[in-house]
Amino acid sequence: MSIRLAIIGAGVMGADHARIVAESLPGAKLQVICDASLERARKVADDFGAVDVATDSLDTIRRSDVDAVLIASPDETHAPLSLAAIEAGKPALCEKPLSQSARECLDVIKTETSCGRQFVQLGFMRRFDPSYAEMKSALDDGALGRAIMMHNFHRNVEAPANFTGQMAITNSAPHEFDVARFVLGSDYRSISVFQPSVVDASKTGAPVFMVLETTTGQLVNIEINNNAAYGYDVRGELVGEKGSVFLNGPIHARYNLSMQSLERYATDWRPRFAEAYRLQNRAFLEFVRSGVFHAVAADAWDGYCAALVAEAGVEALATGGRVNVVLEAKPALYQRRMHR
Ligand code: ISE
Repeated sequence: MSIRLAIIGAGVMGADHARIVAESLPGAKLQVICDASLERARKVADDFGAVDVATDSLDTIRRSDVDAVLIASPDETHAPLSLAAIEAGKPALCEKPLSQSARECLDVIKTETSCGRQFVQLGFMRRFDPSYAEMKSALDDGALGRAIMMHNFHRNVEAPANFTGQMAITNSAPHEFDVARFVLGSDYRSISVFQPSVVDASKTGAPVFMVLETTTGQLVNIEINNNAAYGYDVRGELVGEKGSVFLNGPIHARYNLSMQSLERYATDWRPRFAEAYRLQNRAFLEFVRSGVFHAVAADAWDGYCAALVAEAGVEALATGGRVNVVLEAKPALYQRRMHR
C-alpha cells in the first residue's frame, strides 16, 4: 500500500520534496500539497501530480487520508507543526532546523517521550550524502586513526533578503553542527564565533567563522559565507592521526575552454545534495512503513543539539567570547544510537 503524504509548504524545498517523491519514491503518493498560498500549492500539485491542495496546515495534518507529513514551511513553523503531527499520531519528516530555540526543541522531545515513541525525523540530509558517509566510515573502520580536526566550508551564492546576520548561525550552520557531530560521534563542549572586520557585519548574510571544541577533544572549524558569489560550495576535511579525508561533491562533467579546465558550481544546494535528499526521504518512508527509526537519520534530539549550539554561537558572536555548550540529560528514547 502506498503511503499517503502531505507536504506542508510549497516553496523551494517543498517543491523539491514533491519532485523527489514523484520521480524516485514509488512507495509514496502525493496526497496533499498545503501552502498558505493556494496558487503556489496548486502549481506544485500540478507539476508533480498530487491528489489535492490545501491552505490550512493543521487541518491537513489531521486529515484521515494523510498517513505521514513532510514539513517544509518557514523555520518558525517547524516545531509547532511537528508537535501537531505527533498529536495526530503521524510520522513527520521535518526540514531543518527543528527550531531556532533549544527550549522549543525540548517541547518536541518531551511530547515524543510522553508518547513513548519517535515520530519526527529531521532533515539533516547530509548524513545520507555518500561523501560524508565515506568520511565517517574511514574514521569508524580505523583507517584514519583518531580524529583530530574537521574543517568545514559552507558557501552560498547570495544570502536571501530575509537573512539576518544570526541566520548564518541558526539556519545555515546547523548542517555543519549536525554533520560534524555525526561524523565524529561526539558532542560539543564550546563554540567561539568570529567575523572578518573587512566586511560590514550588519550586511545580510555577512560571513562567520566558528571554532568548536568537542567533548572528546577535537577541534571543528566552520566557515559560513552566504555571499560567496561564485557558486554553492560545501567542502570538508576530516583530519586524523594517520591521514585525512576530503569531501568530493558529485562532478559529472569538466569543461576545457579558453585554455582552461573548468568545473561548474550549482547555484544552490539541491543538485549538490540530490542523492542525500533522495536517500533521506527513502529512509523516512521505511520508518513510516516499519515504525523503526532509521539508524543514520537525525531525530528531535539531534535537532535540539544543533539548536543549542546555534544559540551558544549567537551568544558567542554577541559577546566575542567562548561559550560553553551544556546539554540536558538525554532521554532513554534517544539513547539507541551513538552513531559510532
Ligand atoms: C538553507 O536553508 C539550507 O538548508 C541549505 O541546505 C543550506 O545550504 C543553506 O545555506 C541554508 O541557508
